[in-house]
Amino acid sequence: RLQPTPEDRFSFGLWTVGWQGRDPFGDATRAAVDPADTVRRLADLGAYGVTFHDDDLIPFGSSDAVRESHVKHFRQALDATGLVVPMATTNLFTHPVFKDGAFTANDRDIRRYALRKTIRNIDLAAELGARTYVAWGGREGAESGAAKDVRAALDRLKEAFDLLGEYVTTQGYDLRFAIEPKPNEPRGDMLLPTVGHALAFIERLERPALYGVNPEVGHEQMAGLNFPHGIAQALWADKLFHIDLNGQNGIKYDQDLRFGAGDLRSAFWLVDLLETAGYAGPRHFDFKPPRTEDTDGVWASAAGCMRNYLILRERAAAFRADPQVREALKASRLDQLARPTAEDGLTGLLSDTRAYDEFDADAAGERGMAFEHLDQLAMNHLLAAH
Ligand code: 3MF
Ligand code: MG
Ligand code: MG
Ligand code: MG
Repeated sequence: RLQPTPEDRFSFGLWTVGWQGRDPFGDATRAAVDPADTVRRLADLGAYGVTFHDDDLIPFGSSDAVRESHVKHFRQALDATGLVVPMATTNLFTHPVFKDGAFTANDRDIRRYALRKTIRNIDLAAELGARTYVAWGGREGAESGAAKDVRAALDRLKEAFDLLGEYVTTQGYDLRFAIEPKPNEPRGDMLLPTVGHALAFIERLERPALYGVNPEVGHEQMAGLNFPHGIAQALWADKLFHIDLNGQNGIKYDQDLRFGAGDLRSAFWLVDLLETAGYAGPRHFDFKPPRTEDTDGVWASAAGCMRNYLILRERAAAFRADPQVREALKASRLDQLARPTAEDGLTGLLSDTRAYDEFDADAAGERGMAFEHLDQLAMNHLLAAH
């Protein structure tokens, strides 16, 4: 029951289980891993997909021949295990050339290089069958005020995404872009800091239908935001193309804990939302097994991500199926919220004397919402305490 299978659509980035534990204060605590080994381990654990940055698979600066051999080796592991590549992305943040950003670097030649690096990996993504191309603006941002003209930078960001959209369209690739917001880290402040900023930006692009979002649990929580609320708005806008699941303890650095660690209640509501809203995309984990862990600890952490999702899925389903919950939802008038406010139209609303003239606001103000009882039922299910 809690054993993951490919139907659960769990995927992991090569850079997650492959993280060597290098942080701003310390060196690597683990050895590098072969992407093909990662593919085999993930398949054994019951995952269905693996994702990568270009440089995770092919070391930066490799010759064409070396590049080919890395891709071939990876592809052989995919073919042998049946694991798929649902998503790929570009590393536009590690090399010093990207220290002031990529698509919005002040240096024009760096912007052109960033686009070419991205396009090269889009070709590989399409070749490997990916349907989603993630774009996280790793270093698009600034530490000081005059350093970045944000309006000009947004023009350049739009220009970049429009060019990439033109490229996939003219190539005939079945690939959509998912923009990943993040408020800060590694830059002091980053462009498109939240899901809301990204959704608004997308509507200004030339082909808005080609772009959606890839929200990450921890990124929104770093900004103090309610992650399920952000996801709900992305779903409402038909823009939840992909998702980065992990764990975070409030407003601090990007912790990338395994899914289910950090804010567990938020994770419960997130799973409830994804499962009831019919989100059909990958359940992608973007986490970092803490650098305290050895190889066994890394895989225990990866397995924990999936297990926690499955536990929460079971608890959320039990919550929704519970007759007491159904009654409580009704007592809290969720059925009324789902009903249009004025099916009778503006004319009906304006001529309805009960809506205003005869409305007893004081009496309505006295009605309890019964939310606490409802939330306690959720807590009981989350903790399996009945
Ligand atoms: C950084 C991230 C990134 C993105 C990745 C695209 C390195 O905080 O979350 O992971 O997720 O670049 O998928
Ligand atoms: Mg992240
Ligand atoms: Mg993170
Ligand atoms: Mg991420």
